[in-house]
Amino acid sequence: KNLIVATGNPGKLQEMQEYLIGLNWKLKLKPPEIEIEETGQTFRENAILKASQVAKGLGEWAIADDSGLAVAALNGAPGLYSARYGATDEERINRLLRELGENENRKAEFICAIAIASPDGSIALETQGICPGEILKTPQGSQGFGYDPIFYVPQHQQTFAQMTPKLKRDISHRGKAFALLLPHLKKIYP
Ligand code: ITT
Repeated sequence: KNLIVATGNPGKLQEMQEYLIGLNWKLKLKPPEIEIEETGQTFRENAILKASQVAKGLGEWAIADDSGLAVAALNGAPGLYSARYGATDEERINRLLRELGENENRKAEFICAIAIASPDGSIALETQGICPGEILKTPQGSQGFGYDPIFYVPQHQQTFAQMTPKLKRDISHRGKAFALLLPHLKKIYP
């Protein structure tokens, strides 16, 4: 069976494909002309919106990820607007660092909601994962994507961008969401 990976973000796509490797699903990319407006009020709603519209539009199973970084001292910003916080990863990081300034509360968490929709657009599976961490004052590391260079995980004394891709996949918000999801996905199509 085909499974459309409904994302336009290359960093995310890479990670999602890694989690799905080894399953019997045949992974397909979302055609770039299908764009979905993220009008939801939560990560969950946006993940459902993306999976459902892509699945229905193509008549295939689809998986979508809606994620973001919530910074405590910024009342949860950039949150749902993580992708729209600037035009490039560098601009997004610089804006966040500027807004956080010298604030001593550096606590943050990455959140990832995943939804899988069946070909008629109905939601078959949904899950969420959260990874707590801290925002550094200067970027460190060059792996990964997005806000990875400023997201520090105290337990591993590294930013997401300093970790091996495997370690990030194991401990990240996306990793936790996929760990919950994969057993159910295997049940739908072993
Ligand atoms: P799609 O909607 O097409 O999947 P997007 O980039 O617009 O791509 P989101 O709306 O879910 O996706 O935005 C998530 C943003 O949060 C993403 O652009 C990154 O800036 C950030 N983000 C999410 N997961 C991340 C991770 O693992 N590492 C770094 N940044 C991440």
